[in-house]
Amino acid sequence: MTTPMTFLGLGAMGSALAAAALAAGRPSVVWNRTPDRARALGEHGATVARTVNEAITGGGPIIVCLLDHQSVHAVIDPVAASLSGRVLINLTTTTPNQARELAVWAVEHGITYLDGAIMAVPRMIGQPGAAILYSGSQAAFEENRELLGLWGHSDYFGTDPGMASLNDMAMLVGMYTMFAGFLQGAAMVGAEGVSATEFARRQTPFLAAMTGQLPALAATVDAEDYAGAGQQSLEFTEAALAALVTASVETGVNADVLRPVHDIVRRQITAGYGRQGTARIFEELRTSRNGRR
Ligand code: FVH
Repeated sequence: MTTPMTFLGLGAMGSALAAAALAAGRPSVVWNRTPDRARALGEHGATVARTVNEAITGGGPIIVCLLDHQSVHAVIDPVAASLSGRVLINLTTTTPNQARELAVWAVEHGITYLDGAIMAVPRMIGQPGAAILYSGSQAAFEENRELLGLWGHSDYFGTDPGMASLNDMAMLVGMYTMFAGFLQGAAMVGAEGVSATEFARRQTPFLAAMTGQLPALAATVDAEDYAGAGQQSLEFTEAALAALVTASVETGVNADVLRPVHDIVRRQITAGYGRQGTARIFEELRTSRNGRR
């Protein structure tokens, strides 16, 4: 008989994680602040605990998926003494330093800590395409690989507990700026009566094709070779961005999404790099790399 695991937090994501474990026949104890949210899982075989204390008696790993860092502390701080010797897998979205803080807190209480960052929406859990990034205790990662594999592809980023979150957040920067850019474009064509749906039909394959540029940009950044042949210069990009800002304003659409990019490019030109490649945006943004500036 497998030792029951515990799920603390049964929002959309916590419920999906617990449901996948139950579907694989893993005995699970579930708890949620608002008890109603546990009912469906109870009907699918989970043991519904009334308190966090009751939920953690099982002995298996404790999977936490709550709103944010504060809610994690609110739930686990009161039971810290009872968690000594246990494995805590925290899949709540936190910043890298919040993950590191939790890892230190865990060590202080004799708890083995594995941090996770979910790169999926709830309906993707257990389906192809779902991925979860992990960092922190390697032992906890290895010992629970089968469980983690029920949710999606697992990637381990090493013992620094902040690294899963750092990679998660770095990827989400790309996602949110892309969404914002798409919405600005939709507003521009929308000003002339084009629906966002029609615009999305054109934008989607274009953006997908543009992601093909990422490996070349990355190679330029890693080689710090901004003067190499074949690159789109900062001067060229500046002219393009100036036109985009003007076109946006002329259609009555706020260009606040694009302006900071334009400003960064202009600062690099002012610094004397106008003939160099646009990947120099990286140099304007970074604070340090490999201890260098
Ligand atoms: N849903 C998604 O698409 C994303 C994808 C990527 C990663 N996330 C992160 O997963 C965490 C949980 O997200 P969620 O979708 O399950 O969120 P909710 O459905 O809003 O559920 C929130 C749960 O947190 C409980 N909770 C909030 N505050 C407290 C508190 N102070 N004490 C105890 N529990 C708390 C809440 O309980 P209740 O409101 O039902 O009583 C829910 O169980 C999150 O970090 C995402 O960023 C999901």
